[in-house]
Amino acid sequence: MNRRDLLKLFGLSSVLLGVVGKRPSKKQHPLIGAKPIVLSTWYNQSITANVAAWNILKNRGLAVDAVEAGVQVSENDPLNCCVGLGANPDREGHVTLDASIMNHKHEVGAVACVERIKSPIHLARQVMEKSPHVMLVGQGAQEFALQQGHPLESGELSGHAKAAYEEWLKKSEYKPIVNIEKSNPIPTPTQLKAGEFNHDTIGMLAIDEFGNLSGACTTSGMAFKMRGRVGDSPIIGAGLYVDNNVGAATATGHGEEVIRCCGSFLIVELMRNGHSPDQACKIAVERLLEMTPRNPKDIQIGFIAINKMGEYGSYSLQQGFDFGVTTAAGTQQIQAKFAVKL
Ligand code: SD4
Repeated sequence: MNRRDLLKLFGLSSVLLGVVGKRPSKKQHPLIGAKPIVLSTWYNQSITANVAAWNILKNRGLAVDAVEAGVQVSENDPLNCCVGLGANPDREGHVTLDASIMNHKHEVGAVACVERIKSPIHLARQVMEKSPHVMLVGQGAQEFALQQGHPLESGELSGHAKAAYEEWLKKSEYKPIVNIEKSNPIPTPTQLKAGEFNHDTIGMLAIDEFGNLSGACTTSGMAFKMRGRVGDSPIIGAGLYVDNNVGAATATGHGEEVIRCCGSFLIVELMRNGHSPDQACKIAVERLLEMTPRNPKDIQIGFIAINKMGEYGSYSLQQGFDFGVTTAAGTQQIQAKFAVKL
């Protein structure tokens, strides 16, 4: 048996080894293998969302509670372009929200195309825990929310979403913007040093102190989508998948493409078959590129994944996708490697 086989046997990631030609030292990757651990898509939102999740994890809280609380930070941010009721609307001017959650017991809950409910991730969790179903959509999801005590919000667009929608109406072209999650038209005190804004669509994965995995994903979907359009985020296996024996994955970007390749499920299956999180995300992006009828220049996909040992990884279609990883050592920004050089 050669060195690589031996390392695989002990569950170490061959791709991480391959990149630097030797086992990653703690110095190079201080957060790899740590537990508890939480990671989420788009670093500019990880800064606050991961902290909310971490505050639960560090006090011996459950991963499922951590990911719910974490992504709620983005849902509650009225300036977020891509998550929650402050986000961009569909082409008829309605904000419609999608969310999913999955715990370590293969329990799942999801809502899609839900309107005027502030926390779709909490509603998804209630679908998981308080309904006989795994997914509710539209009017029915809203009715369930009201039964569960959610207030019915006004349905008014936020100021920045109204401005973006009015601008969009001038041409009414559906051209999703690559890496829109990193931008926002309104300068705010939360603007980062690099000029980026603290606003994103969010998928989050966590391992708690007990070694259990959970994940959550919440979004307003693609801005100016057709009315009734649902993306990957609420679809278990596409935007999110968790297998407590193996690992978890979540996606951001153009959901149609992620659905086409069952992205998150595919990544977890690749990890089950021995691939590292980095490798699994890369293979999924390559598979997606083989399948998509669209010009890769017009789309962006970002995957993040973590295995049972706490090794994490990512890959994206285009440059620009990053994520944040938080452990007791703090939060680290990681740029994803990408497939398409433009
Ligand atoms: C969707 N995947 O609805 C979502 C959008 C997204 O970052 O993740 N944007 O297709």
